[in-house]
Amino acid sequence: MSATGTPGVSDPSNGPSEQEAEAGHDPAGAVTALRICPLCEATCGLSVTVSQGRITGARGDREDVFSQGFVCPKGATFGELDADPDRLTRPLVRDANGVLAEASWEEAFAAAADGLGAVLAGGNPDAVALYLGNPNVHTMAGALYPPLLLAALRTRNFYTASTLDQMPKHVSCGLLFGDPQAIPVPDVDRTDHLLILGANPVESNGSLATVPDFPGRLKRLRRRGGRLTVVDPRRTRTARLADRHLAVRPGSDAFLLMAMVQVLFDEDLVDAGPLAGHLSGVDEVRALAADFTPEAVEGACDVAADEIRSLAREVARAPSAAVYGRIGSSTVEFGTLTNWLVDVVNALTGNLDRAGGAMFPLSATARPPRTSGQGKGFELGRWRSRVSGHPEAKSELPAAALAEEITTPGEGQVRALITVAGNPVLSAPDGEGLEQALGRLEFMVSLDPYLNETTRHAHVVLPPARPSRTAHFDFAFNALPVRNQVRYTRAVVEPGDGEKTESEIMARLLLCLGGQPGAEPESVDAAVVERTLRKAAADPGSPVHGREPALLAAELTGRDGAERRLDMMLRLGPYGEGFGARPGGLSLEKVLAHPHGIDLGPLRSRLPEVLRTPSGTVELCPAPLAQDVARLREALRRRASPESLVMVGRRHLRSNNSWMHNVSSLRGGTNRCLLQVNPADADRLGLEDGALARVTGAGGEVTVPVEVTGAVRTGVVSLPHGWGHDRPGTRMRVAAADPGVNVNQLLDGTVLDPLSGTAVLNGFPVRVAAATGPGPGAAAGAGAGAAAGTAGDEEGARAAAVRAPGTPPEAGSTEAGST
Ligand SMILES: Nc1nc2c(c(=O)[nH]1)N[C@H]1C(S)=C(S)[C@@H](COP(=O)(O)OP(=O)(O)OC[C@H]3O[C@@H](n4cnc5c(=O)[nH]c(N)nc54)[C@H](O)[C@@H]3O)O[C@H]1N2
Ligand SMILES: Nc1nc2c(c(=O)[nH]1)N[C@H]1C(S)=C(S)[C@@H](COP(=O)(O)OP(=O)(O)OC[C@H]3O[C@@H](n4cnc5c(=O)[nH]c(N)nc54)[C@H](O)[C@@H]3O)O[C@H]1N2
Ligand code: SF4
Ligand SMILES: [Mo]
Repeated sequence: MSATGTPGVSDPSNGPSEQEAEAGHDPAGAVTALRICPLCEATCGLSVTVSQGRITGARGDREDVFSQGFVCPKGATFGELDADPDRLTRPLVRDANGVLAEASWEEAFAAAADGLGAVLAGGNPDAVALYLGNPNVHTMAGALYPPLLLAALRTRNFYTASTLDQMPKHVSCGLLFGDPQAIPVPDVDRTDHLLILGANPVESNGSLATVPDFPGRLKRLRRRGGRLTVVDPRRTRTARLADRHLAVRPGSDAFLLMAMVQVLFDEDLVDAGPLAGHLSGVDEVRALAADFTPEAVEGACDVAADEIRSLAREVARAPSAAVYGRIGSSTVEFGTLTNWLVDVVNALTGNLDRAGGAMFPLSATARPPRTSGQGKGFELGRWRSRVSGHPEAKSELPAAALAEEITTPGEGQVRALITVAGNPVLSAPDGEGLEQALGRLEFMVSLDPYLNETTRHAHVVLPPARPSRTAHFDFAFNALPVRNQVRYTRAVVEPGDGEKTESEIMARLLLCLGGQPGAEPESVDAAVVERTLRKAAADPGSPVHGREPALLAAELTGRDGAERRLDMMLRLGPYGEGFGARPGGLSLEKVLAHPHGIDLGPLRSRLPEVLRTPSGTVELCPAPLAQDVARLREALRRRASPESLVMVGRRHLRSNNSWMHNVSSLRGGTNRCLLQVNPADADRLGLEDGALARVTGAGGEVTVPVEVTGAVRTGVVSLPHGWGHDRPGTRMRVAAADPGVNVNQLLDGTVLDPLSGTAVLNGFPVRVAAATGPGPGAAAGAGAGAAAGTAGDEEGARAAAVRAPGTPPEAGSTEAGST
């Protein structure tokens, strides 16, 4: 029996016995249900067993059209995570004594309406900031409601984890293709050569590329004779699968790629193929790259000139090739340039938009394709941050600048904050500085299931129902798959009394902001449906052109407002049934009838219709990027001293940013917060395996145990992020028992990729010395000692700026949040 085809299992007030939960076998009466895994971007289909309202087991759904049974350790512990006793089940509201105490939903929404209302009454919408964290893109609600929240707030203080992550990709794609959401993904299943820079999909399961069983697909690539090149300062599990591993100096991929571009032109290897007719700016790129010869860059990136030449030739001569970069190419000094160059190489070698290259997926809820490629284009820096004058990107300001916007007095100062699914105290630079800032807010509300390092500062915490009690549709990741497909799973257990889904909480928060706290949450969805259908009916290109919006709305099916919106988006989407205009097309009903999903075929060439540039071409050499090359050229003259060390991150398969350290079965083994140091550096510094090291950066200091390993190259040390669970007032008991240290405390938040506002989290300088002080337990507290203060009293630069236009969502609007 599947959850999608049947009503959910009802929720009894008592959970299963501990024995049942631990036994792992299906007790009598257990049922199985399907649930798409929300824990990473691979979006695997899970088959879960449910007994007495609890998930008692999870495995890969072999019939899932997309993931075909793949599951990783995180997916397999979905039940344990879902049932975590530390998860909040009721809202928390700060009482008169300043203590966070359980409250009813009515009390919590009333407190939110009062707190936000008081700040908004000051008349400056910028006084309320919104921060969206990573799991926001993994919920259905996260696509449907935050754009409405942003439109209602009309604040310029909009922050997401994107500026700790993939904003450079949005900016480079925005400039190249005219649409920051037009992100090509590597056609892993058909490529002859995959060149990966700064990604470790064997541990991360892939990102900005939705690829269930990425490791298996890499092995199959090698087996069919394809090449895999991995560029990474660490010999990662992905690098170990490769036939070429280049241990690049962190932060220098832009040099390496520039030199590849130089070789392509110099050796006459440029051949854009059918793409040539859609390409402009090629000669300008040739001129920009001319002086970045392999010999000129080899010292800067520590990759021999010969290696760079042969890599460029191989990529150019392969029948097909795809260049793909992620975190290590993004959260770096030249993040936007690097992300741009990834697609420049794809384009110049004819691999952009062709099978086996880098292709644009087409999601079932995308706006229907057009034929022309012309549009308004993408503009950066339409306004600037108040204090440091950072340009906006995609209406966002840098997460690293949130603290100073809270602490710096003046018109537009942030006085209230809404966080959704975010933990910037651990994820963003200088958590201590941010914590001090959060402590000064007049009001803070957090939509989050945990009381953690960030949410402990809130005045109101609104916990969403467990994932098992929530329907799932991947609006964001269905736009990035290695193969087009659509799947939807309903809640496997109905939410119990007193539980609210994330959709309902967000809709109610919106109503609070609109001064109608008592209105029906579904009225929010009904208004979106009405607006979207009215627009569609007026659009001559729409299948519903000329029809009556109210009659169309009446055709929608779905149990709640969120489902009806999904139904509308599916019907209006590129594969949709068009409200009867295209019989056999997609609708909610049809997707529900296929509980293991519907395969929509391999990726297809989509140029020029994905383009929205003013010229209607791929604009290969946009002015902001061309200008930034001057900064790159300048950096080429720098020489690192042989003694210097830089920090890079790493991810562990059984972890996820800052919030999965509370599941005991995912902890331990190699999933630990250790400083990886190369044996040669360890010798030089007198560091021993297992002993403590003191690491110092611009923002502070941490003391952490050392792991001496050849997996990291010389001159580079590595710490995972998301640790540092030693704060009082949190409720993550398993995580707190072995807290680790917060690597981001080494940063002061001032070093950003200038075009995208993305924090430089990889390749930043640190000093490392043997520590003689207290052990790791005590060090965790002492470890963050030397945090620099925030730019509290700096006089703010008041850039006269244009207000963010409130953009109500419609079909295809899936922009909020970070991957
Ligand atoms: N040094 C360093 N720092 C990094 C990175 C790095 O590589 N190195 N990576 C960066 C990246 S890529 C990212 S995306 C950011 C992440 O930055 P954030 O998104 O700010 O941090 P997370 O740790 O993902 O926190 C997720 C929060 O969401 C909550 N949560 C979990 N599930 C749900 C849900 O269903 N609904 C709601 N409402 N909340 C939920 C969790 O309890 C937690 O509070 O970190 C960045 N920070
Ligand atoms: N298990 C697990 N899976 C996850 C997450 C997690 O925390 N744990 N987080 C999820 C999130 S939010 C994201 S965004 C994705 C990230 O997905 P990935 O980007 O695939 O994951 P990372 O492990 O951060 O890989 C970045 C790699 O870049 C390398 N690197 C660092 N600096 C440089 C550099 O300058 N140049 C080059 N070439 N390489 C460099 C690092 O050594 C590291 O191996 O993973 C997602 N999936
Ligand atoms: S790979 Fe990602 S989506 Fe698949 S089971 Fe693991 S965590 Fe879930
Ligand atoms: Mo991320």
